[in-house]
Amino acid sequence: MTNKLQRVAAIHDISGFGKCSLTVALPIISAGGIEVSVLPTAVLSTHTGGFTGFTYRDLTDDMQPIADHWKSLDIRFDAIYTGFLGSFEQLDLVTKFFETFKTKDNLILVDPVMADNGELYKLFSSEFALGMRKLCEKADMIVPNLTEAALIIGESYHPGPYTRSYIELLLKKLSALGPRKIVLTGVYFNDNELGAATYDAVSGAVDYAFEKRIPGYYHGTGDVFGSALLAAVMNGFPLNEAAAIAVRFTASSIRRTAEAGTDIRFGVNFEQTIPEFLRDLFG
Ligand code: PXL
Repeated sequence: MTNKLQRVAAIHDISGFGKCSLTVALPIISAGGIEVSVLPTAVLSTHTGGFTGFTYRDLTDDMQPIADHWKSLDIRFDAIYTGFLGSFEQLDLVTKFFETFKTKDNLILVDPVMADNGELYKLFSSEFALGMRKLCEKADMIVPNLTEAALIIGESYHPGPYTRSYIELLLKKLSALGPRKIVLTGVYFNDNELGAATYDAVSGAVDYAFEKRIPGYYHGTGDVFGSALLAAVMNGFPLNEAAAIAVRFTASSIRRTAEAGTDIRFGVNFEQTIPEFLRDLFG
């Protein structure tokens, strides 16, 4: 028996080399059996993490015409997934996109991509965090890392290891902004394990998913995680199980990349981890 094919609108940049944003979201969500329509916000030669001299073609002027064309065709989405956005104007256009395409039962997932390891990415000002916070207020689900979470609620960043009480306070403050489902990444209570915490404001459940920590900072893992999480949620997994699947997929992709000794800027080997991901999703 086949289920109805669901459709996601993925609103991210496309970085040609380096495996993040749309070059990750498109294959992973499609592998999860879900159709992906892409609204590219910019075209870059590489992502901005660790490369110099990258090209950056801004596509802000194309965003509204693309949305208008989709609306004229009466295209509907079961989920809207946003990631890296390059300007306040893009935040406004995405807010408008939500207003146009929100239905009573589709899912808006915002990954507030802007910072990691206590630092904003080079392209962003601290005011941008306020704009991203406003976008998060309109989401059903958000997937910040700990640095982004601190920026969104206007607190200072603390390096880990963390305590359960700190993580649970963060989850609740994030949810108080509006989203009912929070998935916080980069959580750890000791140096051996790393993973995610989930909070479902409707049930009040807080859960954790961890895997063995692999040393090193690998680029694009937030997008691998967010894409796998969305695919799992759309395949009917409860939030905590979806997060566990996404943590496992991300950790396994990182492990493969570390074993190969690949440059950490080049992204992770999620491609050869897809069979494992599909077994987790479909048995
Ligand atoms: O992975 C997040 C991301 C997406 N897009 C671009 C980036 C980054 C992170 O640095 O630079 C262009």
